Amino acid sequence: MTEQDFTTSYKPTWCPGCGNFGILIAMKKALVELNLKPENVLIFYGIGCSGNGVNFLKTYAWHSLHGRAVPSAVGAKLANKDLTVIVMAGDGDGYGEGLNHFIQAIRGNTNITYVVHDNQRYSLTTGQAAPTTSKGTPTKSTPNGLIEEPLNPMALALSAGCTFVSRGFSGKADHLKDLFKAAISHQGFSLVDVFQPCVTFNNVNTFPWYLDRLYNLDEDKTYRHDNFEAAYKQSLIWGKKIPYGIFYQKPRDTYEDNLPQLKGLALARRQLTARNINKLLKEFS
Ligand SMILES: Cc1ncc(C[n+]2csc(CCOP(=O)(O)OP(=O)(O)O)c2C)c(N)n1
Ligand code: SF4
Repeated sequence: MTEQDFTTSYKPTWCPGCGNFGILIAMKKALVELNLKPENVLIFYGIGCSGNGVNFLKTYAWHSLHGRAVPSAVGAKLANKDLTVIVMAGDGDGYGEGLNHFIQAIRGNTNITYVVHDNQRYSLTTGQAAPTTSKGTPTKSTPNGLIEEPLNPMALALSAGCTFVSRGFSGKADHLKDLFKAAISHQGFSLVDVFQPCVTFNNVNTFPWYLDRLYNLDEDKTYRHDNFEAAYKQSLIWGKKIPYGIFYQKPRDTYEDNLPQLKGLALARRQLTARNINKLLKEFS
């Protein structure tokens, strides 16, 4: 496989300089290096600028409803556990309307990867404040500054029991590629929250803003990924310095492991005989 095998004939419609380009490039490279085939990968997209990626990355894909990409992906994974299932959605989609699904999927630990394009805005709808927007920020929907405190996805995921919690930056596509590879290879629910500058509607969290602040946890050889307390401490750091990389990884049984009906062949690969269809129809008639 090459990156070309994951490239559609559609040219990305994102604004020039948008952080979504780095995520797209990193994901293509990760899929190639993991030796995955387009027909064995199913990506669920949310609604938003990030969701337009459905047209640019050549795998099986599903353009979900706003906030509903995660439960759709969980359903697909249960139906065909052989597929590599990924979700790519905005922070508004995942931490706003879809927040409950995020927490429930973490609890179940279904083996899917959740990539959040975190640009701190509802960008497709032209720049309203999102759950991760910093307090006090003036936006189109908060002309006098945002009143609420921002949601902290890292701390939330950790406290809900997420087995793989990480943060990437679309300005560091090579590192992001490695993060995607680790997240996809993880057995269980993996979160990759990606700082994705929106160059049109967010003039605060820009590429230089991040470059001034980010430090890479993966370069710290003393950092232990299975240390919950250390990860939680890192998750609270925000300001002059901001960590990125893998915060936490500790495997536990997946939802699929504990569902006896999923033992053996994937549901989608089993033969449906006329006999058991009739029995089912009778049951619901
Ligand atoms: C159920 C529902 N609610 C609201 C909308 C309107 N809507 C479309 S895109 C969007 C914002 C998307 O923001 P985000 O998820 O952060 O993605 P981004 O555009 O920033 O990538 C909203 C609110 C919708 N399409 N459907
Ligand atoms: S509005 Fe922002 S997030 Fe959307 S394509 Fe343009 S730069 Fe990217």
